[in-house]
Amino acid sequence: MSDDIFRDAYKPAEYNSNISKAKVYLTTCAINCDSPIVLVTSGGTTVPLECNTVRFIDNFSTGKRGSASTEYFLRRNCYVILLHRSGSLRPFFRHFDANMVDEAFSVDERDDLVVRKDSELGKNFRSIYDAYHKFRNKLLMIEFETCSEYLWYLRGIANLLTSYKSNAIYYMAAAVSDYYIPRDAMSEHKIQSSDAALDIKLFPVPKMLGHLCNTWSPEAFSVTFKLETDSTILISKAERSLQRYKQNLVIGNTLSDRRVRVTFISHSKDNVLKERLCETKGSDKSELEELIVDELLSSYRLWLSSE
Ligand code: 9Z3
Repeated sequence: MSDDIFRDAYKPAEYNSNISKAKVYLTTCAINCDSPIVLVTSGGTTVPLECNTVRFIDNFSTGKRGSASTEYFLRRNCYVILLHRSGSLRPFFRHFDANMVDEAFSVDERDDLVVRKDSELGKNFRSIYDAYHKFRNKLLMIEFETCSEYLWYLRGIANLLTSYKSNAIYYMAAAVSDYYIPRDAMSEHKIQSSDAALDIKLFPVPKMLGHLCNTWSPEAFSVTFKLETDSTILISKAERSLQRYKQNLVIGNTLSDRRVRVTFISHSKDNVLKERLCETKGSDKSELEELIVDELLSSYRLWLSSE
């Protein structure tokens, strides 16, 4: 079962060209660099109910964690491959919304569209635009839609990153489905409606974290996120994940307060469980992702120096 998801039937249509882009990106931009190369995963995965997909199961993830973190990794001098759900929030562009059209721009006497320097939104737009241009060559974005596409790309990129050894960081913020429908059990065409209840059987998605941390890219620094809705089980579930997959760090969060607080959970060298709360303070304007990235990079440097 565990390799079924890597049957050709599930391979993303753009797989070969995207993996080639990743190769070129790594050889032209990031080769021989001293800065870390971070694979950030972001957004939710869909689970199609039909081969010719009309309906699918989805989840809540917006891609904010992954896209905001990407900006801070870039600002801290890292290279980033962002593996993200199509249509989820994207770094830099996430700041733009419809309000900007009226408040940030105006038309000058030559009929050119110009940024309004007298508006806060105009100034914001300009600084985001400048940051995007400054960092965009250090960023490669690859899109997925379904859970199987996500896993194909994860394995393909890990294959490339493995030679970067401890210079590679995995930052797994995507909300990956735990269940899917194998190709053989999926309806070929749109499921026809009827008056009867619809029974759908979902199968567990093969766990790939063990492969990632222990086989595909064993020398990298691996950070996974653990999401729960019941805060009383968060730490024990994170600890179980650490024992099972041996990643370097688990960042735990609960659905309701995931924008303001996370907990860093790891094992010390002598296997003692360590927990550190990371949260934004009420009046503090910084985004939680900035705090997460800074805390993570200092754990990473400590780990590197003890290697
Ligand atoms: C997370 O826990 C992320 O922090 C969120 C971010 C998905 C909550 P948004 O995209 O939300 O900013 O709206 N990601 C990992 C969730 C997950 O599926 N983890 C697996 C689990 O909990 C382990 S890899 O079992």
